[in-house]
Amino acid sequence: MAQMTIDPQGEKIESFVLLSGHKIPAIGLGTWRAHNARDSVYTAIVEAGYRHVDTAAEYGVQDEVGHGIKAAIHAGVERSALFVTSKLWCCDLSRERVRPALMKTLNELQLGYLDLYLIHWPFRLKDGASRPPKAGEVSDFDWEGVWREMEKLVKDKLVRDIGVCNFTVKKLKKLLDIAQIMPSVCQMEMHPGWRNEKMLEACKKNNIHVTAYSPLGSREIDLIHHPVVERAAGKLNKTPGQVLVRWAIQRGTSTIPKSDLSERIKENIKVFSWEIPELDFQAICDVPDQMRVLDGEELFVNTSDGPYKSVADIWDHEI
Ligand code: NDP
Ligand code: 1BO
Repeated sequence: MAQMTIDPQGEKIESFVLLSGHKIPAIGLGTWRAHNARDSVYTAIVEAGYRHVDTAAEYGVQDEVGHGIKAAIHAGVERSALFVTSKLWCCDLSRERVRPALMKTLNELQLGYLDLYLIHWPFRLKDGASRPPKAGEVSDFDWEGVWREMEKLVKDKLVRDIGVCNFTVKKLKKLLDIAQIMPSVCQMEMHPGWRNEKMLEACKKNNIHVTAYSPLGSREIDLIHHPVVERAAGKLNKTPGQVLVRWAIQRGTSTIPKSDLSERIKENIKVFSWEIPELDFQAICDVPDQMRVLDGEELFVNTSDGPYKSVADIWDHEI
């Protein structure tokens, strides 16, 4: 369950405790496809009270995110009060490229350490791979070599926690068999249109915290106007966006809604002093028609050449 804490600036925020003992704030600002990440990050931290920012090398906005964080620190927020997540991209998924990739990310973000470094997707891509990939451009990776390097980043205090994204139960088992430092976080697509209960349960069982990405359904599905969400929002006098964010937290996950708009950035974090009542929470948990928004097809599937010839292959045929 989330815990309410007061940060050094006196802001009330909910956080979850990770396996490492570190705290992850329940809400972070997403930055994928952000148009003006510098301003969004600054607004989120300084004006809206966010303490968690999610980014990735692949998003191409780390310089801007870094400028936003720097401006927020200049405005008086302490670095130690912030939780910054970034991700290792698939082209860097080899033993020798992990550390240089992290150093590039730290340099872009103008930071001395990351709070959390995640493997973005568990597939290796060749530099310059096409979308969808051509034959030979996508492959499995050296699990033990890469994870040992991730662990060394923790030991060298360059990152405080490590974790993964877009995993399956099968892949989690494989990682746990080799991990000397456990993944603290698994970041997965999760919203009422793709609850992904199997992974949530597997993570809970292993005390791995889950961060729910695309909590509003991303740009691809309209959960904001879903009747069950709208009904709960109407009863609570909240917005559908707030209900979706609150639902994620009540499920025990942190979550990272993205917005370019300062009003929405502020709206999406006003979810700490109320709860969705059990009946409405359950109704949202029962939304039918479950479907992934981000299935990895464009990134990793080559229908004529292996190893991933279908979306089902990407997800190890787990539903
Ligand atoms: P979200 O579910 O956060 O939805 C973002 C969309 O919702 C945007 O179009 C945004 O528009 C709109 N929006 C934001 N707030 C509101 C609101 N209150 N009411 C109505 N619409 C709203 O999608 P994302 O896919 O961006 O996921 C969030 C973050 O998760 C990403 O930005 C990224 O950081 C992370 N992520 C990680 C992945 C991984 O592989 N690990 C994969 C995908 C995402 P506008 O900007 O115009 O407000
Ligand atoms: C291509 C990256 C997907 C969002 O994390």
